[in-house]
Amino acid sequence: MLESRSTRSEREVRMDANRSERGNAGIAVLVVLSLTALGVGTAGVVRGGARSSRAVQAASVPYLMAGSGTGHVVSVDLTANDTTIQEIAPGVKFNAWTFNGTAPGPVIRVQQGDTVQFTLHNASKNMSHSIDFHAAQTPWDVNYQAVAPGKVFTFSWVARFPGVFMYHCGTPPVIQHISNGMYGAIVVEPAHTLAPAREYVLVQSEFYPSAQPTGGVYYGDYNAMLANQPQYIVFNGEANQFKDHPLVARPGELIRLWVVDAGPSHWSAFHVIGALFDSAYASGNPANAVHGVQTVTIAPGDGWMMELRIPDAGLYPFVTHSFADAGRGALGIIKVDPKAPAAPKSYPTMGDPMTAGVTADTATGTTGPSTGGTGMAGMPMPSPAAGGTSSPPGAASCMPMGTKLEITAPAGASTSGFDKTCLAAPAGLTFTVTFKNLDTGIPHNFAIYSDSNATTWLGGAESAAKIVMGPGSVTYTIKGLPAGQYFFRCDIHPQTMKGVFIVAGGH
Ligand SMILES: [Cu+2]
Repeated sequence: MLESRSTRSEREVRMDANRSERGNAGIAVLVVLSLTALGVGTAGVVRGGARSSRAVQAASVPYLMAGSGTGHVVSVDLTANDTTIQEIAPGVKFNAWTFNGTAPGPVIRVQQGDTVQFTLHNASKNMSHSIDFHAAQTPWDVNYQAVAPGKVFTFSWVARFPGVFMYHCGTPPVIQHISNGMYGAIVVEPAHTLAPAREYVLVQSEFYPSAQPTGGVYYGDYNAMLANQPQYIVFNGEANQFKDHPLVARPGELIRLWVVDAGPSHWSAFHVIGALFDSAYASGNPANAVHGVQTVTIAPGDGWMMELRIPDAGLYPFVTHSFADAGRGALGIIKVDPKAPAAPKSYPTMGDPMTAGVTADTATGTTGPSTGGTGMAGMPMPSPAAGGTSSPPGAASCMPMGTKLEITAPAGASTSGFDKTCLAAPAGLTFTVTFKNLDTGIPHNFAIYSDSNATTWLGGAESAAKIVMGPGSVTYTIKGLPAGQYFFRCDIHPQTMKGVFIVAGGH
């Protein structure tokens, strides 16, 4: 913090107190890019034995799965557009070119060995766009070519290499398409199980807005791009957003960061002030481990995965140690706090941008359940590390997500539970839950909590005293929640009347 406290762009940022909803939505989108199909990080101290066994394991992990993979097929859809207005710094509205309406685009998460059935919709009115997956082995002259405005293009590829990779539009001039926002991260989860951890995806990139806005909106300055003079360098699309809204973790918890430098031109010297990385993995491939690392050099177009445990509570800024760039907005904070909410038990959550619309293509068959969370229409999957006990009961009933939810306690609910064991709402949007108690003569209620221990009440009935005697009903209005996996229950019958509450996406 000290190093960058007096930089110019931070002062500018602080002067502007107005944060638009657009910008904050973008944050919610990607902050919770915490994502894995694995469970919550196990709180505890670093165990030397555990770490060395991990290193041994890494050395024996194959770096790729050759051939046609597992045969498991997932669909990934991206829509290209060039009219997205995104707040790239507080008060700075920028005309971004995007995949699925955000820069960076959604985090895509698949399993090693998956066949990715990819579709690009070019929704532009007047510009060609294309795709380039750094995770894929596929001919550039066939599949990475320009897709004309209004056209749809499909191809498939096998995710043979595990890790974290950039994807981007490769239409010339590439520097312009990337500078304006057409990039994102794809995580290919390794075939072997990663240790449970609290996970975040961070994408560093540059923005080159024009000197003056047009109609209140800044447009990309091509000459500034060519001159390599960005005004902002950011994580996940907005300058300093994680300084204002820190990432969180608990002391000693395993933290896993998947970091991509989308560039287009500046390298990231990724560093966490006050911490070291236990392990860092080039391209995020478990076979590529190095240990005890202070700063990870991430080239434009590259990605790394880092694992660390921070023993002591406190604030730990993460930066690019190229401090001119940190001063332009590439600075955030990890807040280590024993009272931090538990990490989500499974990732990704339905509709979360990280899934990029990844859905299982059942028509082409699968080879069994994916452990990665992309096996069932982007639904949360059981955590293998938790022995499946964190599997959302009845997760399939989570569809659809909405802002007008209904849940019913039927007759006999005290033993049989609610009519649903999973509900879902979009991140950041106020929603209502209409709770109907059809259980004549029996009191029930409905409340949402941070976790299954009901640690923090988040909405619905404020207490067990707030009951609805059957028959009766009530509608709760609940303020938008950050993306994540929560818990709901009847306070009076918490053992039997309970379920998973998913908050995700928001668009
Ligand atoms: Cu493009």
